[in-house]
Amino acid sequence: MLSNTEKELIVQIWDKMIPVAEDIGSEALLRMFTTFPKTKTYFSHLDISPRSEHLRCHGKKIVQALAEGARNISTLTTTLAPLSRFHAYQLRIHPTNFKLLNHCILVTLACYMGENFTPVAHAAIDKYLSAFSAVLAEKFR
Ligand code: ZNH
Repeated sequence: MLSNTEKELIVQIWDKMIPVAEDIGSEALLRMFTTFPKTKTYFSHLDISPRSEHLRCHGKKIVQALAEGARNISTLTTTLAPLSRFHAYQLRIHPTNFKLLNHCILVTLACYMGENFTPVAHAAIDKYLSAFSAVLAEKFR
């Protein structure tokens, strides 16, 4: 579904996000909580106010997982199996939420990347996020 050129582009883009993982991840989460307030219910045990340590730390984890996944794109189903079980069985994240976060990640990247967020990059990132979250959501019953 992703061409080789797209796969390389995705690795490049996410590698550039590693040094700013906390900023990008926390901005995406904050956008999700603001735009889709119901998503906050999953985080009632954390302080998710702007610039909080929890928010920044969790944001960083998300970006790191996405950057790591980009490097193992052909084996996402196996490498993400533990994270997938965690989201489905422990956290019980309803699958619709992944689309909401993906959208907020896209908007955040668009703001951050400026003119590098080309239509080609947009499409590649969108496809990658869909593939990644399909794996995280697949075990939900
Ligand atoms: Zn999630 C967690 C990633 C989506 C919710 N996550 C998590 C982690 C990671 C992630 C890496 C960590 C794990 C451990 O610790 O081991 N996610 C992710 C990604 C994505 C996601 C990459 C996409 C793309 N999540 C999601 C959503 C939601 C969530 C959509 C809802 C809304 N998560 C979550 C929670 C948690 C997590 C709640 C836990 C937190 C704490 O800390 O507690």
